[in-house]
Amino acid sequence: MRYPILIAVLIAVMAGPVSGQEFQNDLKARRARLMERLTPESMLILWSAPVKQYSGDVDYEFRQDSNLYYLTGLDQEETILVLMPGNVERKEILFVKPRDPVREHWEGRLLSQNEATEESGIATVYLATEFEPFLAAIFSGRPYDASAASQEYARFTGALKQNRAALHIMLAPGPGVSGELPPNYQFVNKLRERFFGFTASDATPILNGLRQSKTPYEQKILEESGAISSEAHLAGMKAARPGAYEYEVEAAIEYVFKKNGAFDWGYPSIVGSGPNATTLHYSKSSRKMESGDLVLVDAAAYYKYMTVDITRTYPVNGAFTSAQKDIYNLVLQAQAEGMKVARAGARLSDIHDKTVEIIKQGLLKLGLITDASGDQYRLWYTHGASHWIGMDVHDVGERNRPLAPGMAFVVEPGIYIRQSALDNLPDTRENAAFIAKVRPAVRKYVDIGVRIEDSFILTETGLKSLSAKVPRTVEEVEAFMKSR
Ligand SMILES: [Mn+2]
Repeated sequence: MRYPILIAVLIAVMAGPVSGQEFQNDLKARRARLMERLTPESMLILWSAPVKQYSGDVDYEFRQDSNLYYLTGLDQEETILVLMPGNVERKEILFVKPRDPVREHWEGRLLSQNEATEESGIATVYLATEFEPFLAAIFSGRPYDASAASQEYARFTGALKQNRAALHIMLAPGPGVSGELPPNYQFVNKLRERFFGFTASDATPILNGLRQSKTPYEQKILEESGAISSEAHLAGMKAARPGAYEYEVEAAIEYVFKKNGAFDWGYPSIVGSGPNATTLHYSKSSRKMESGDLVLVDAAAYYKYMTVDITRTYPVNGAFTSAQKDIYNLVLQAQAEGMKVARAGARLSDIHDKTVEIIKQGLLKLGLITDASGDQYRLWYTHGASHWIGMDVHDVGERNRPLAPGMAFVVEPGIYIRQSALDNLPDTRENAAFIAKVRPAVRKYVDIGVRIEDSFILTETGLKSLSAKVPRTVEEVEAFMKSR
């Protein structure tokens, strides 16, 4: 029976990890799409993320700026990308940190100029030390580098002379009215002091728009990232038990991230048990879990610069109490109804509104609000149901853009019953009456926090879940906990 084996091998190859060539082709296409949105008389500049200090002479592990990585695939610090769509040949220009054997002995190997070309697909690579001379030449109307064709930069330098060249850099978020100017604003101001003939504009909307639709390559990486994160959640569920600490669950999860080659987490893991489940971004993970607790786990890997976002809430001892089930099933129903709304043409706000509708009705039934027509529900449902995912966990992109195939997002309703929410209400007669009415229900459900969050890509045929492997219903969760 050799034939079936051959088929199995073929399938494995076809579904196997994506190749470097595929990534390079995608990078090239991303840059081309970006340049289509710029005039031939423009220059776009993108810088690396700064290295961030951890403490003393120790830095955090370097994480590239999402936009620079999106266009170059390079995760080396001090890299600069210049795009000049009107150039004859050198439309894409890279500046990389000069190699230095002594520093490399301490800090690791740097890319040679050839290697930077091989990884990014960008043919023209200069050293970062050449960036200022390069700018000075171009903005003075001179070509840079004798090897370039004489007309290489003519579209841009000609536009400078006619006062209509365009410089595109990232200018969001804007500066405040006091304090220091952000580095990109300082850069524009310095350039304006010395040179004329250009206007500066914010490239943020262009990049955000591009990143909002995931390429087939990005979709594959997101799926792989989702598979690792899903496996990690299962490992977390196996590690949770009465008497264990929250950090043990966190460690089991993050072990799976690292074991599968992820850089780290896409956002700091949240493992909140008991009352900690009602803190949205609880990050200490230091509490000892007890029988009867729910634990809320919100975690995902950062894999090849892509993250999904997954939350599960489950009983530490494996069985939901009936009060926990009341809240859990309401959140679950809101999520299920929200998912149904997530079709092409809908907006994230439509998904949110649907979850609100379900949660309002449910809270009223449970006695946690007295009026489903207004905003009382906001006491217990305190965040939005959807956001984009991708290179950043709350990924960039216009919030109101109608959903279309290729977009990736979460559906994540949640309910958090905190006594402090009542205690902080303004002292009015109306509020006092409200508090008196909901007090018994709040007493019953206090300190229960439930969020259920799954990650999706919208495809031509509908929603594709990236986290479907993680048990979700009460029955699935309890069965999994029992089978551990
Ligand atoms: Mn989320």
